[in-house]
Amino acid sequence: MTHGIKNIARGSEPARWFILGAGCLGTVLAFRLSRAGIPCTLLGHRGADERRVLLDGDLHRVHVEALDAQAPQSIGRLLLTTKAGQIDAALQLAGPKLDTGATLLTPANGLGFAKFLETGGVELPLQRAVSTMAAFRDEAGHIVLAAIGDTRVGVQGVARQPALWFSDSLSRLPDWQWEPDIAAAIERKFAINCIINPLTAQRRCLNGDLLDQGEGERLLEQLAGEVETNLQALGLWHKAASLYRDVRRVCRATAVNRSSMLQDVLAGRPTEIDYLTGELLRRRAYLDSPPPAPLSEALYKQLRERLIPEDS
Ligand code: KPL
Repeated sequence: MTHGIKNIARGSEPARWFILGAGCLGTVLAFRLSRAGIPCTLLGHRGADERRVLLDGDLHRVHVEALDAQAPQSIGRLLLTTKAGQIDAALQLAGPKLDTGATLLTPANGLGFAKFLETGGVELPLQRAVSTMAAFRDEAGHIVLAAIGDTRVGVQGVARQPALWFSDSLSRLPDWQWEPDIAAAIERKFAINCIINPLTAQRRCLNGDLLDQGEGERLLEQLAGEVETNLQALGLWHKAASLYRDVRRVCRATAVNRSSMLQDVLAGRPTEIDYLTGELLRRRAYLDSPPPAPLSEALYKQLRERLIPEDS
């Protein structure tokens, strides 16, 4: 792959990362990268702005620049922190600003997005990060880092040597690691998100409430079973360990979290259901004899049509 001049580190200073999507995750990342000495610019679609980040009791201001104000072909490294459903639109807007051979990276959940790249809108690979970092906006509008989690970044087929765009910059964040098998990491996250996210959003409960020894836990087991058999049939789950045990571990580790889908439902935003359960069902429909998936189908319909009870 050729690299545009702006995508190469100059001297000891790595090339600048542009972060498109000035929501909670993008803002926290911009703040953390700058603090680690990595040149970075947070970009928004709606003109210059400012965000406030609350970290360890201190309030920090993070400047947002307008994407429109960037010069053509000036972006050599772009971290897309929008949700899966907005990635195509973001790429469409960012396209003219991208340098030849720019690096594109996203930590979005799900599969089946970035159709714009597939249809030739921007002819660049979109690299993936798998992240459990979580942030939210408090009642005062401050962005709060809920969990630093861990973030794994990789390029399929590049097992040993992290890409330069990772080792010269992102690797300075201690919770960011190079992942030799990024496809397996994406598949596992997809499986987990196809279970916890729709169930917690539909039941309006915390992740840990799915271990309630009652209805929540019964549905968790049923959904994990059907997601696992369908993913196996699709060649997207290869692990010997059961997905149910794995998802229980995640519920325990993130017990006090509101899943990202529940946060979207509560805030009245579009959810990622089309790139999680919707994508699973879409792929399953091509199987000759798909395993049953009644709970996934019901949850997909309820979340798509916002048929979510006020209280569970
Ligand atoms: O990734 C998550 C999300 O909320 O999107 C989990 C793992 C379910 C943690 O909340």
